[in-house]
Formats: sequence, structure tokens, C-alpha cells
Amino acid sequence: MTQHPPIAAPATPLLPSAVSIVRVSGSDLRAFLKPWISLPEPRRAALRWLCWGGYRERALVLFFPGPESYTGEDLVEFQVHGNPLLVRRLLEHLASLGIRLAEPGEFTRRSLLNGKQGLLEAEALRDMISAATDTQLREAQARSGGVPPWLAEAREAIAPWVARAEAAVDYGEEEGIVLDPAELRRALEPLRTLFQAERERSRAAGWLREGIRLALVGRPNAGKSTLFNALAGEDRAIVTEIPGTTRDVLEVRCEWAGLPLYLFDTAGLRDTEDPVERLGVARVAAVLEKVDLILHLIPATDPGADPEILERLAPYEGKVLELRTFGDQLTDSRVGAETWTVSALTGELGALEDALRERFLGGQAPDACLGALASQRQRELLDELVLQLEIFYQLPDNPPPEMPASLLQGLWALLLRLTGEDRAEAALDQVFAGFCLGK
Ligand SMILES: Nc1nc2c(ncn2[C@@H]2O[C@H](COP(=O)(O)OP(=O)(O)OP(=O)(O)O)[C@@H](O)[C@H]2O)c(=O)[nH]1
Ligand SMILES: [Mg+2]
Repeated sequence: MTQHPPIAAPATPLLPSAVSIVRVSGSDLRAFLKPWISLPEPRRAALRWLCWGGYRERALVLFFPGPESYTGEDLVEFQVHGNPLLVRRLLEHLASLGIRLAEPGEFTRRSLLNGKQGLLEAEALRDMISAATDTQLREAQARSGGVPPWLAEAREAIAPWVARAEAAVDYGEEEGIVLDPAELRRALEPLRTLFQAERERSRAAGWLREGIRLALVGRPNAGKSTLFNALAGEDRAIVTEIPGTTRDVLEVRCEWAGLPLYLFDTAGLRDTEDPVERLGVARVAAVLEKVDLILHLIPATDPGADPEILERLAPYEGKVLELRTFGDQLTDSRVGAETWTVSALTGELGALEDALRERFLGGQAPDACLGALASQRQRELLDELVLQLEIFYQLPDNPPPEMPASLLQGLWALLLRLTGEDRAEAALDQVFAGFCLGK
């Protein structure tokens, strides 16, 4: 195991609280702490007086000798009173003992380098800590098992082909080892289907992980704020029968029907003389740019969409969904069965739930999307895997042996990148930048 210098960090936020935990980890940690305190028995909590530079703190100390620790190296936890100043002073004292402050995610990075967990697990952990809704929490937890079975199986299926392709390059002529592209393609076919299916699943899981940004737009009084409040589950926006009630853009983060959402309520789109309302309308443009879906609300009692609004929404064509509101006021079938109709007033929102599932989750329920690879890094690699596999199907009939060999190696390299086994520092930096201090 590589030697790592000792590091320290607060594992709890620097806020006045009951308890603060300071974590220290390092290959040779015992030697650094020995001149200062006597460590307790492994994994047994013990009270110790910590004394330094005029401070005297009674702390609960825990010692986890490596490799049976989170980082895989010696790890000590100090549980002290939850005073941020005290924690800072303790960290300064540790620095004077040669134990520097850790970078964000450095503890987890070490656990990775010491083989305690894989990159997929570390990413799940990072996402679990930052999850803001129940679905996001469960989504991250569903990935905590690390390498999913399908990925492990795919690797097992590809490994012998990588070896065979290498052998064909190295000894093909003397030994008569040839790689028949048709045979290779047949062997890869199940993976082709699998990778494509997993890519679909990972796209859906990605929406759950990141949340869906939804803008509610429409003419004044179309019911935007009423729907906004219904989805948010709280009375955030003012609702009146006066057109032009909403002036500013309102934003709320919520979970509705298992979908993590960022909702934007906007001013009704219309030409108006009112200077305040005009500013509100101008702000809508910025929102339309950044959202994933624009819900164009049209009262079901209106003959159709307002042409002026349609013109404004034209640049965003691919991400506009027309939603009929005031469904409770429908007395006949003026609105065709193919349109989505809801009533925020009576809470009949099933059509919206269906529409969102169809658009973002491939028609699935949120729970059915849990467990797929979901981070942006993972999704991008899965896209590359699908592309890389397609190239095998464009190979000529009798390719030089180097061709399939290098393609297979490329495929293999992607699989290693996905699980972080290629140990590419840049990828690790990217992942660990998202961690908090002390994790
Ligand atoms: N019957 C019925 N009334 C609704 C429905 N949705 C909204 N309303 C009523 O329509 C009026 C306007 O609703 P708002 O939610 O304020 O409409 P808005 O689109 O936000 O309007 P502005 O902010 O002025 O652009 C209010 O009186 C609501 O109670 C619905 O689904 N059915
Ligand atoms: Mg409104």
C-alpha cells in the first residue's frame, strides 16, 4: 500500500451544534499523534483530555487502525463540543503536529486508492450526501453497491475476446489464429442490446439525479400559479382571478409524483403597458432558455393556443409541451383525446404525470429507474460505449487483425474508465471536486 501523509478535516459542518467530529487519517498516523495523546483501544470509544496551547477539551476518541477503517489506513475520530472556533483551533494544533487539512473528498479518495471502495460507490456516496429529495436519496442509495451485475457480466464477456484479438495480432501468422469479425459480432450482439437498454435507463436515472427544470408559461389567467402551487405542495405563488397577477419569476424546488423538479412560475406572456408586468415578461425569456421542458398552459375552455404565445415559444419547439388546464370546466369533448388535460383546482394531474414520465423516464415509474448508472460522467461513458460497439458492425469482412484488436482495447479501456480502474487522475479530480470537506 502506498504511504499517504496524515490529513485532518471536520466531518461535521462548522456550526454551533451538540457535537463536532474531526477526522484524521494517514498511513503512519500513530507516529504523528503519539507525542500528543495515547490512542484508545481499536474501535472502542474512550474519553481523553485534549490539551494544547491553553485549550483543554474533553473529547470522545475513536481509533480505527488500518486497513479496517473507512480510508483503509489508520483513522482517528475526535468528537468534541460543537463549537466552530474550537474545531478550527484543534485543526491548527493538528497542523502543528504535521497533520495538514484535507482537500474536499480526500478521505474517500484514499479509500479508493486503498481499495476500500470503487469509483461507482464513491460517486453514489457523493450523490447521497447532496440528494435533496426522497427520490434522489433512493436513487443514490440504489447505486451504493458499486459495479452493477450487468457491467460485471459485460466485462466477463469481452475479456476473452480482447485476449484472442491480441493473440491474433501477435501470433496470428505462425499459429493460424484468426478473428472472424462475423463471429465477434455475434458474440457482441447481446452486449449491444444491453448497452442500449442501460443507456436508456441511465438517461431516466439521470433526470432523477439532477432534477427536471420545468417552466410554466401561458396567457394571463391560464392557471400557471395554481398549478405551480399544486405541484410544489404549498401556497408559494399568489393566485387571483385578475390577469397579470404574477410579475416576477418564482422558483421552487420540490418533488412531485416521485419526480425531483425545479419549477418556474412566470408572468403571463402578453404585450402590456404595465411597466412592472413588462419586466416580468422580459424575464421569462431567460427562464425559457435554461429549462428542460416548457409547459405551455392553455385553458381547455379556450378555442386554442394564443398565436402570439406560439410565436414566442417557436424557438424552443423541441421542448414545449401543451397542457390543457381548467379540465374541470370541460362539458363536452372540445379538447381531443390526444391532448394532455389537467385541473389544478381539483387535483386531477394524472395526465401531467404521464406526460412527464413519457418524456423523461421512457414511460416508466420513477422507482423502476433506480439502480441505473446516473451521474453525468457515467452517462457520457455509456454513450461512448454504445458508439464504440457500433463500430464493430461497420468492420470490413477481412480486416487486418490490428483493427478489431484496437477496437476491443478501446472498449475495454472504456469499461475500466467507467469503474475508475484506469486510475485516471483527471477523472478522479472531477468526481472528488463534488465532495464536501471531511468526506
Ligand atoms: N376552475 C378552475 N379554475 C382555475 C384552475 N386553475 C386556476 N384557476 C383559477 O383561475 C384564476 C387564475 O389562476 P392563476 O393560477 O392565478 O393564473 P395565472 O396563469 O398564474 O395568472 P397570471 O399570473 O395572472 O398570469 C384563479 O381564479 C384560479 O383559481 C382550474 O384548473 N380550474
Ligand atoms: Mg400567476
